[in-house]
Amino acid sequence: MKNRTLATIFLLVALCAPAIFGQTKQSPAPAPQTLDVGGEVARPLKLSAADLSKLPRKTVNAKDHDGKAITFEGVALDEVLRLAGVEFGEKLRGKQLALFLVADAADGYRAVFALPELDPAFTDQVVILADRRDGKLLSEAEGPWRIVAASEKRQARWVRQVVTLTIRRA
Ligand SMILES: Nc1nc2c(c(=O)[nH]1)N[C@H]1C(S)=C(S)[C@@H](COP(=O)(O)O)O[C@H]1N2
Ligand SMILES: [Mo]
Repeated sequence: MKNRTLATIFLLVALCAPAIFGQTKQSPAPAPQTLDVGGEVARPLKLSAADLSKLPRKTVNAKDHDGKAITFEGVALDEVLRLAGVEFGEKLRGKQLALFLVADAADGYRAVFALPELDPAFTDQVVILADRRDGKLLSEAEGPWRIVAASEKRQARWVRQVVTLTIRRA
């Protein structure tokens, strides 16, 4: 009798064990990543990949830190800023010329661009917010978005994992 009771308890525990102990903690699905555009802008924005996918695509050929040729693809950085109401071209004059962009990365790295550096009316240099490298989505360590200033001889302003674009006034 005692043995049967023990056997029953054992059986029940054995049957229930997977349910009790086997529950692997489900990590919550990662929040979809967004890019904040703010500071001295008319319309502060939180952009998703879907929002950015509506902008015209740009492809640039670049040389990475090791001199290897890479093709980056994304959208022109000025187009992203225009969505938030940043003005370029004829309107980038006078007091507006004291505005600059701070690009902040997830690891705390940051780099600054003066607005004329991003403006096709001022320069032929194209600075993009890349989301693809050689056709593939950027890795987690690099993306989802990275600034690529392909014509610059150093890659220091190619901010990986950009999370915030802020317009400030000098
Ligand atoms: N977020 C972030 N981006 C960054 C850096 C960094 O430390 N953090 N380093 C910069 C520097 S100094 C260089 S040379 C390049 C290196 O690019 P790579 O990682 O593709 O070789 O990334 C730039 N972008
Ligand atoms: Mo660097």
